[in-house]
Amino acid sequence: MTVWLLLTFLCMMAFLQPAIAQSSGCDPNYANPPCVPIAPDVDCAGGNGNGPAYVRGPVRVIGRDIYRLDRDNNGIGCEPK
Ligand SMILES: [Ca+2]
Ligand SMILES: [Ca+2]
Repeated sequence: MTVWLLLTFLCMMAFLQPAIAQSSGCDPNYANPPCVPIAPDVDCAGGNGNGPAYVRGPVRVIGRDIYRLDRDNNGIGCEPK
């Protein structure tokens, strides 16, 4: 019985995982890759931002820089220092 529960759980996880990845999506204001997540706020990974989401740059801004990743407005966010 426990084995069946475990198997059912694993199958559900395998089934749900792609759906979760798709529904989270990437922000269309930034070139992909890297995938900039759609979140209340996104900060640069490795920086001193407080999240809640992070992206590892550099990222190219192709729309509006809604997460203010490109502070110097040169079209590239999360530039390596
Ligand atoms: Ca933040
Ligand atoms: Ca920049």
